[in-house]
Amino acid sequence: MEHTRITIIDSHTEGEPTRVVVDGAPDLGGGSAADRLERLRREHDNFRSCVVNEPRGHDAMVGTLVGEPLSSESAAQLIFFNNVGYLGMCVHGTIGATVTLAHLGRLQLGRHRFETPVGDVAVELHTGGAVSVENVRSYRLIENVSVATSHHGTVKGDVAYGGNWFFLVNEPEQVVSSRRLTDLTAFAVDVRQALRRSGIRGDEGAEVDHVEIFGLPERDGADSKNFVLCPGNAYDRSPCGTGTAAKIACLAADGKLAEGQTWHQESIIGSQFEGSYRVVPDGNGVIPTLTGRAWITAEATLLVGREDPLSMGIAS
Ligand code: PYC
Repeated sequence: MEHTRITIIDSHTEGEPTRVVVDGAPDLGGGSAADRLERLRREHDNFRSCVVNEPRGHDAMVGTLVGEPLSSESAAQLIFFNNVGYLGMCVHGTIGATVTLAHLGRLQLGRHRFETPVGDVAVELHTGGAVSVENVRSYRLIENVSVATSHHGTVKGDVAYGGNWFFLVNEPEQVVSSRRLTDLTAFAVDVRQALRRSGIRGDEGAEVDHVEIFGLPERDGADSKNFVLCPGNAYDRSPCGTGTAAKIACLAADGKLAEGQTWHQESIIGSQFEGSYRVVPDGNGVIPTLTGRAWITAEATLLVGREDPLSMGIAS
């Protein structure tokens, strides 16, 4: 049987999986990461599904394409995708891609720049394997707005941007525990549907497609524990870097976290990102830096059989 081959390296960043495509991606031509993402979406969406969806992947898998950068000062372009579509930015995926490129001998310790569809980010690969990501500008757009959900009454929260759009739940308080994954998922899906119905959106009409819930930390030294619902209904096993960036933007706007102070965000599985921020000179938002660790879990070749009726994956 004839197969198309796609070479991948899998890793997890604080529990959340990243699958970097090393070889076998479609030719997306030149241009910015945003241009090339649009070409992938328009012309090769089945490639996305083939790489991350079952039977080769699963709902929590985030895929990453590494491409030629526009600027000679950047190490690469990164394009992120999941079980249902594309992400503007992905911090855990950037950490996973950094560790993967280092594993391949393509990146050394120190500071590097990546181009993403929503702007450039800088990474620092530290001795010992931790990676810090200086993210895109992050900010709160709407403070403490109420939405009427179908099954959980009125829910209040902030709409904020950290490279993706988040609704950060303020009320009602939830017990954030891995024993409550089913209930937390149902609550967050209900909230996201209510946001859609109410027409609450991010800038330029962007869908608020991630919902973030906070509770008491269990880990020593952590400031908060979160549950993050991703667009395709998987929950983030890591504390979600862009979600932590959105949280930090809200804390900064509320005067609850000073510039340079460290925020320790525990994830639903007990892993952690550390984050801090610097203010943007024009005062509009903050530049958060998030630090976490990734581990390589597999080097593999995906085989895509020409006669396999599910060769392009099972759509989520
Ligand atoms: O770490 O930014 C992140 C992320 C976004 C979606 C899943 N992880």
